[in-house]
Amino acid sequence: MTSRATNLAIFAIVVVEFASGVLSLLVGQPDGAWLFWIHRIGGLALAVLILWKWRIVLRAYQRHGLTPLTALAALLTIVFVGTLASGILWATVGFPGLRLPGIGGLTGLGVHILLALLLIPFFVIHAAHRWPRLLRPDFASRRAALRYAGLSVAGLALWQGHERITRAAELPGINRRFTGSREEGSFSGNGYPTTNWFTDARQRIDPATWQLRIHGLVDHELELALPDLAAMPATTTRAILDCTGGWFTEQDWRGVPLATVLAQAHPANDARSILVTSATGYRRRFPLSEAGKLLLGTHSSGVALSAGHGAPVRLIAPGYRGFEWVKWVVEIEISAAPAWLQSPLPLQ
Ligand SMILES: Nc1nc2c(c(=O)[nH]1)N[C@H]1C(S)=C(S)[C@@H](COP(=O)(O)O)O[C@H]1N2
Ligand SMILES: [Mo]
Repeated sequence: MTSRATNLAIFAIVVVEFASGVLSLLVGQPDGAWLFWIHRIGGLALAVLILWKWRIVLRAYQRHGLTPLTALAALLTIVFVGTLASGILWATVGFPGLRLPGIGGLTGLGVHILLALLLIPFFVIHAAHRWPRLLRPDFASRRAALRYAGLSVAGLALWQGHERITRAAELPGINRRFTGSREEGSFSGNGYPTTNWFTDARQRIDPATWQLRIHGLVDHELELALPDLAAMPATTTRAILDCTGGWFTEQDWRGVPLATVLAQAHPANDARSILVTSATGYRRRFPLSEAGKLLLGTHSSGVALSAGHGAPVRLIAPGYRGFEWVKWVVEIEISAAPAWLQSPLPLQ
């Protein structure tokens, strides 16, 4: 492979890796598993490309020596290799996490995501500086097609080989869901990690003064206290909370279906979405049609939720990633806005 072909392939695959990595954070159902497959195949194809890239890097040093740009490239190399290595180690041995001031505990997957984010500025500057004039044969030729097919097959073979070896050797990496998350404290009540989105902080709410306000496009606005909610028929649902930080837990969640509460509030005909807001202002929007599936949860596997897990009431959102499971719920707004009208990942 020529230097030019190697560099362009690395660029293209890194873009695919960023896109599939970010999009994968939104996938909570197995029918989206293919996005994770692409991410794994692409990552291992990048590992293969190192076989060609290291010669290019070495030649650049011999020619230019240490300049600001080669120093930047050296940093890029370190972060790039770290990102790749942390992803592979997470899948193999569940690479130990880190505790960072200001960020808190990170799993190996958290380290992988953090390094990937750190990579962005280096990658953009490096690619902009070295950007070649693109020619048609670079991407639309038999050779290019063969090159990308070969890289895909190599990535696929390495991925499958890796899976088989980790399974045969019973390495800790096998204990992962299709999302890459590892199981923690299933059916243990409150015995699974408490996590907050990096923008939010833990709350402790007095259950005696807690109130839930239901308003917006409804015929009857409601103000519910805890005994009001407790008087409504609750159901229990077995579901997985899967945090994008790299762990998941399965519990029998108990709560009142949102549909039951909304039946008392009577949403208007043009109502389309439900905005669920926490005492902290953290909020997520859902389609109104999901109201039967979403629970105002109070218990996990027979135990009342702890403060860290969102007491007195958190949202149970089966099939959605963890960041949608709003804790410390105090407000529900029914609105005509479509459910997709929100940042795909929380910003508040
Ligand atoms: N109000 C609020 N709800 C929240 C969060 C948050 O930061 N604030 N974090 C979310 C994330 S990222 C996850 S994974 C789950 C974690 O729930 P747990 O702490 O009970 O494990 O809560 C979600 N609900
Ligand atoms: Mo999370």
